[in-house]
Amino acid sequence: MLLTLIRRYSKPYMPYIVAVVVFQLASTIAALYLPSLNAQIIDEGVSRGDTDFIWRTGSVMLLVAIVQVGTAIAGVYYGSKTAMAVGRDLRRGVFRKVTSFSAKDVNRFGAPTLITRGTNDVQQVQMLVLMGLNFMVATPIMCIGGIIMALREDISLSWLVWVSVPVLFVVVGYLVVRLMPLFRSMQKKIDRINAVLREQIIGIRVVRAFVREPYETDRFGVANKDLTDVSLKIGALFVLMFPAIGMILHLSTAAVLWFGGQRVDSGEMQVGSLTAFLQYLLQILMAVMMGTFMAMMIPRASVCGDRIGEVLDVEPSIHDPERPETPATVAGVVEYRNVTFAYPGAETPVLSNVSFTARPGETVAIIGSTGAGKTSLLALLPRLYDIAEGEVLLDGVSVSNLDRAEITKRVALVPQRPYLFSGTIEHNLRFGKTEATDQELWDALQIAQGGDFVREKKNGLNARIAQGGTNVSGGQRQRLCIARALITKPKVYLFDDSFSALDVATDARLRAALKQTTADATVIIVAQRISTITDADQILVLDNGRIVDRGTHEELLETSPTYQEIVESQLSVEEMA
Ligand code: M5T
Ligand code: MG
Repeated sequence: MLLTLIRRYSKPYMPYIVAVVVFQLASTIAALYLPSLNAQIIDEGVSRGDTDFIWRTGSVMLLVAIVQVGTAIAGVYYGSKTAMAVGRDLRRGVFRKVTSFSAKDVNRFGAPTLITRGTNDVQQVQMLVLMGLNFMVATPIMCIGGIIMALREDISLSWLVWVSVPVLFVVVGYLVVRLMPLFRSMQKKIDRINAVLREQIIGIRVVRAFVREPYETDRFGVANKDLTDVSLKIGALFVLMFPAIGMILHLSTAAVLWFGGQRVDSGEMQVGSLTAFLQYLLQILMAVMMGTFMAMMIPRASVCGDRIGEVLDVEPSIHDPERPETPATVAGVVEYRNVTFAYPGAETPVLSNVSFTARPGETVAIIGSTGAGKTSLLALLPRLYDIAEGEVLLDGVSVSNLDRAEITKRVALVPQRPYLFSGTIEHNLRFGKTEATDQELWDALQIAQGGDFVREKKNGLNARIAQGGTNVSGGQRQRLCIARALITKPKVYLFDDSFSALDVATDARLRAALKQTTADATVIIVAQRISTITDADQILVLDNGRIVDRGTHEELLETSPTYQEIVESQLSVEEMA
């Protein structure tokens, strides 16, 4: 999966990658050439006192060094550019995919892991691409080239290479193998801390209200200690890692000097060759170390690659039809025909055999106990879910045959849980219609009975809204959401319990104002309060996903025991008050 991902996403940057390979090749070869030039200067120039030779070879050496540095910089530059671009594209890919998800698809993963996959996981892959581009070419060439060059300098010291390289490999490899599972578990512990912290911050008021701080502190403490323990173990291994590598490097240096020194003494080897040999050995050991580090990243990145792949491979369960139909009229006629619907994975349907029609100018109200399926019923019109049986028709065309853009043009939903985005009031209101004029915004606010409180804010329309709209009251949030829906001037309004947080007087004023605006539109309204819906053209009484009774307020008062019960329960509450 990781490979497929990297291959697919790095394809557009092929020219960069070629550049990286060329630059790295050049810089590695130059780096391999330098010690041998150095040896020549010492052995042939310095020892013979040939100043000419020293100058000539010295300038060659300077040139090679400049080439080496220049190409190394260029290589890293293009390598980083490529890796960052691949990361950006991958993130964009995940983001685009997730925005195409239906509610069902999001629920399958859960929001937190989708966020991690789009950020942290992508970063791991990006890191591997970066390391890969920077070291993949250089490391093997440095290693093999270094061995060849070292042997050219002195073949009889070669056993030092054969001993020190495997020793370093084994030591670093051992530490890496021990580190791998720790890294994996550290990732999980970080996830855990995030989850606990997130929940506690969001639920801080509830924690306070129930005086659960000690319990929550303990819960965080456990997660924190877990992470600390793992980090300490990792730290302990790292503490070992650098001295161990250092020791191997220094022991190798000492061995080269010791054995090489004897050969220099006996005249079998020249001093320059000795220094060159030493430099080559260090280059080889560095390459081995880098290679092992890179190998360490692969398993981790590969887990991340799989997780990203899972998201990218999802075929969104709701997508636009291949040949969308266009309704002949833009009127806003809504018809549910024998609709049966069950949530994915649920055994029993939440809606069974629901049929009704709502025409422009009409108000259809839905009432029923909590969990009756009112919200689910509304969700089917904007096609948040697909239904199993029956049909939901908009202007005579089944919504599954309509482009979703076509649906949203006609239908505006005010959700039961009013949600606002971080930004300003204006930015939230323009959500459905970016080109709306300020006058349109104020008009909508006026109808939604939100004009006054927005005017009272210091910055008016530019007042800040916190993430989720938590810095305005529940009733204010509801009114802003209603205004947001009004601005799109839809043909069909869906109000899901949208007046629940308003006091009775505001509720009445709002409905009076709405009546004029929505005079020609279709209005479907879910309500708890009977007073909200007494003048509806049709009231559907929903119980356990079935429409048990329907009619006007007066008719239902006569005929529907369920409706009578609801009315009575609310009357007695009002009487008590
Ligand atoms: C009806 C289930 C829920 C309930 C039934 C929204 C939603 C609901 N359900 C799911 O399984 N997944 C979901 O995403 O469906 O729920 P509802 O339609 O939300 O009921 P309601 O709007 O009439 O209730 P309320 O409380 O808003 O008045 O069994 O478990
Ligand atoms: Mg509901």
